[in-house]
Amino acid sequence: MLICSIATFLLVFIQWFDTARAQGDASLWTSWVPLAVRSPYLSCWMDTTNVPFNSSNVDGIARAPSVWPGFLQTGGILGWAGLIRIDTNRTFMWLGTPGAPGGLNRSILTNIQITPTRTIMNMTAGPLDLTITFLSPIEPANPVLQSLPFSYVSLEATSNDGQAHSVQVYSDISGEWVSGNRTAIMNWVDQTTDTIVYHQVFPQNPQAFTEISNQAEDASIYIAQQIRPNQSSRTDTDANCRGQFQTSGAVNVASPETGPAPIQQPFPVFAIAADLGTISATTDPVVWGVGLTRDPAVAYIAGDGSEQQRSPYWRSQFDTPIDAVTFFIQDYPNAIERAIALDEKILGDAANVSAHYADLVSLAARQALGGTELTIGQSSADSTQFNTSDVKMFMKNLGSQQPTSDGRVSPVEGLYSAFPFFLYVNATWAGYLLEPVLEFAYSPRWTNPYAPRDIALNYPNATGDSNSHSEGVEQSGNMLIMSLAHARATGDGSLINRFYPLLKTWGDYLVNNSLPLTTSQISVDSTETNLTNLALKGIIGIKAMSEISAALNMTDDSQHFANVSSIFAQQWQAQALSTDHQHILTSFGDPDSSSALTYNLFADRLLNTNVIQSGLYTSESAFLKTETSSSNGGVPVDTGLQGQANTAWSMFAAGYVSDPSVRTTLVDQIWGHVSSNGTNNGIFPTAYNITSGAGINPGPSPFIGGVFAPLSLKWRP
Ligand SMILES: *[C@@H]1O[C@H](CO)[C@@H](O)[C@H](O)[C@H]1NC(C)=O
Ligand SMILES: *[C@@H]1O[C@H](CO)[C@@H](O)[C@H](O)[C@H]1NC(C)=O
Ligand SMILES: *[C@@H]1O[C@H](CO)[C@@H](O)[C@H](O)[C@H]1NC(C)=O
Ligand SMILES: *[C@@H]1O[C@H](CO)[C@@H](O)[C@H](O)[C@H]1NC(C)=O
Ligand SMILES: *[C@@H]1O[C@H](CO)[C@@H](O)[C@H](O)[C@H]1NC(C)=O
Ligand SMILES: *[C@@H]1O[C@H](CO)[C@@H](O)[C@H](O)[C@H]1NC(C)=O
Ligand SMILES: *[C@@H]1O[C@H](CO)[C@@H](O)[C@H](O)[C@H]1NC(C)=O
Ligand SMILES: *[C@@H]1O[C@H](CO)[C@@H](O)[C@H](O)[C@H]1NC(C)=O
Ligand SMILES: *[C@@H]1O[C@H](CO)[C@@H](O)[C@H](O)[C@H]1NC(C)=O
Ligand SMILES: *[C@@H]1O[C@H](CO)[C@@H](O)[C@H](O)[C@H]1NC(C)=O
Ligand SMILES: *[C@@H]1O[C@H](CO)[C@@H](O)[C@H](O)[C@H]1NC(C)=O
Ligand SMILES: CC(=O)N[C@H]1CO[C@H](CO)[C@@H](O)[C@@H]1O
Repeated sequence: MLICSIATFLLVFIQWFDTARAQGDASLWTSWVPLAVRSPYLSCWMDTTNVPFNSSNVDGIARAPSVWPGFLQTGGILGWAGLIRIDTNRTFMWLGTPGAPGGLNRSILTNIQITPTRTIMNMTAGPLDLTITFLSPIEPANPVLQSLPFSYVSLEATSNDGQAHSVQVYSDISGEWVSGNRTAIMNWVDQTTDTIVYHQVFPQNPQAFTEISNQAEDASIYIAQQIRPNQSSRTDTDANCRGQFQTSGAVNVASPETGPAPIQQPFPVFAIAADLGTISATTDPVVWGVGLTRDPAVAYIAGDGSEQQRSPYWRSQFDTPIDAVTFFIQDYPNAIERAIALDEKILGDAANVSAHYADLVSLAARQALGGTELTIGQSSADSTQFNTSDVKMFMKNLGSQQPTSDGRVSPVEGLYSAFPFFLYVNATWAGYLLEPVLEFAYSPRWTNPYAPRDIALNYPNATGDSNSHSEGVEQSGNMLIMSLAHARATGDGSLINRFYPLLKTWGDYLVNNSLPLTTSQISVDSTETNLTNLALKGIIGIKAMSEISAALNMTDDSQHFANVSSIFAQQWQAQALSTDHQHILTSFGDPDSSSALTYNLFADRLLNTNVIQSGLYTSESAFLKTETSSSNGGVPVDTGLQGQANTAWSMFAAGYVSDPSVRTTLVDQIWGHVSSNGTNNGIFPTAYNITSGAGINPGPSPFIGGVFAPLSLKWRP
């Protein structure tokens, strides 16, 4: 399996070699950068707001990396320190703001580059130039690799004064990674095996499927390194570990701290150091792995009502987390090659839009996947075995605009927003996201004639949400559009076949409620009523249903839905436009609702459903051209959302406009917002204030996957 995946990547690599130099814009400067972002519970970001470059008398890199889950509510910090000791008498920080008794020198940050899988920092530590790379792999070809909840940080050093220097390097993490309760008691195991050295840390009293401040209370955390010469490892207080490293260049000098102990008192840290000897450059990067595992990952009630405790997918290949960590650490040379190849492919594709667009996809990719988990069920015959054909991916509603980060499981509007990323990166995974929603909605626990808005309210308990709601057109349209897109992009009709009666119910619902919109219908992201954009989603959903029927040879159904959508489309066009017929209104018949982004047109384009006449794309592009020139910071979604832009929906619009210059401007507006480095605008937010640039409920929302809308059009039939 592994060999096979590497071969696949080699082919991809060769194919994209010509465009391999494609890069983003070197001037991107964003408020927060991803460090270790692989799951809803492994999401560590650094606040780089106002971090000055090329300056020695200010903090430079010396800021504590913060975790997102928790940073808004609690200001929660995840302790993660990096040190380098040079010529025995100077110790520089390259990560975090660790204290040490003798004081520490600061590295000077000279550059940060973001690629889809990596955050690469250049800095100078006295006579050495450092390259620090944070790699959170994205592994489209292999679900085992994708589900490993670990990230790498690597250090490379080169002398800048022509001399060789004595060099030791160090990194630690604190217990803050293991619980949202900073007074919780933790315990740990410090081990050296034949191949790796690691620390494993866990709560003394883990609470299954429970969170505090968005952190998991049932996780183990790890820091690990491959066995190498002159290596040392130790658990002790922060002052002792960092102080001993500073004085001796190693951390194994005295007896370690033993657990259990509270996270913050006496503040044990888990350190691994290495002596590189006297060198003028590192020959290979020095690599640490950090990670957070949970097993089971998600509590789920299946379609037949049975309760499942679903495991992370990597359990199909590794019996224990230590086996998984060991593999991950040893796989670094392959992982970095795969990451570079994937980055080059994505950046090459994105460069066809623009360099600014390449920056946006670079920032969005880890965030989109980081809100999800890939899980596997047990074999029904033998519960100690895993069933690799029972794969489900769950999404957590992290840090998104509407409603605020609330832990909903598989929020359907979020799946719709993120879908372009999944269609682009591996459309099979898009099906893994849809299946739990379809299965829940097809079960007796869901009795409404429209699609659910999620499958549960508190991640990671995917145990059902039977509440009725008023987003029937929105969510049913979303599900039909996504179901057809998945079948098209994969050529796999098994989901639409298995759930056909359910999908047809939703098609019928849209026929009865989309035009005119029945009065109770609301949209997830607008305060207005009678929304043209919402009705349009319903009409495209009906046409999608027609094509689903056609794919399954349900000719009568297909004809019926095609007829209705065609009649509705004509009626929609007669009512949805301004009096000069030059643009789409927010609300039917309300000339004061002068404008709308009408992002659902993207679905018509993606599916090639041709619900809307091509002339309307042209006039809407022309209209957006005037809107973008009058509103430099971004285009509001509609009249009711003046002053707010939505990143994903703006990129949906970039995916449907017929004029490439409008697409470029839409991209530049989002880039300008993301790269505005003066204020803390938060992690790449899905929604932001156009005037101030501030993120609205900023956080690592997976909904940001909508940034891939223009790239997902590769699946267009
Ligand atoms: C550190 O030690 C090196 C080599 O012994 C010496 O050249 C240098 O001057 C010392 N630097 C400081 C800041 O003491
Ligand atoms: C910092 O210095 C480096 C190396 O001299 C230079 O390439 C880079 O442009 C500088 N960056 C800024 C923001 O001034
Ligand atoms: C950052 O480091 C990388 C790898 O060492 C190097 O290729 C690149 O030129 C450096 N960038 C800057 C701006 O110094
Ligand atoms: C997509 O994912 C599936 C299952 O995880 C895998 O079998 C397939 O090889 C992947 N496709 C590509 C193109 O990587
Ligand atoms: C946090 O941990 C302490 C120590 O175990 C415990 O007394 C307290 O109840 C915990 N708080 C919460 C919110 O779980
Ligand atoms: C999930 O369910 C378990 C068992 O009912 C409960 O203890 C836990 O608090 C729930 N988790 C969340 C996030 O609500
Ligand atoms: C290990 O450390 C010793 C003493 O500092 C040094 O002589 C030796 O070169 C180091 N070995 C390596 C491989 O760095
Ligand atoms: C639909 O009919 C065509 C032509 O008869 C056939 O090739 C295809 O396999 C059928 N598809 C399904 C899903 O039954
Ligand atoms: C919706 O639009 C219709 C037709 O233009 C109008 O009759 C109705 O009053 C509107 N409803 C609302 C709630 O604005
Ligand atoms: C945007 O920010 C400005 C300045 O802080 C504020 O006055 C305005 O109300 C905000 N607008 C929205 C839509 O939140
Ligand atoms: C923002 O970044 C630019 C370089 O792109 C820099 O010149 C400027 O000082 C930065 N502004 C702030 C407030 O940090
Ligand atoms: C605390 C510390 O190590 N400070 C050192 C930083 O580097 C300068 C030389 O550039 C030393 O003089 C300081 O002692």
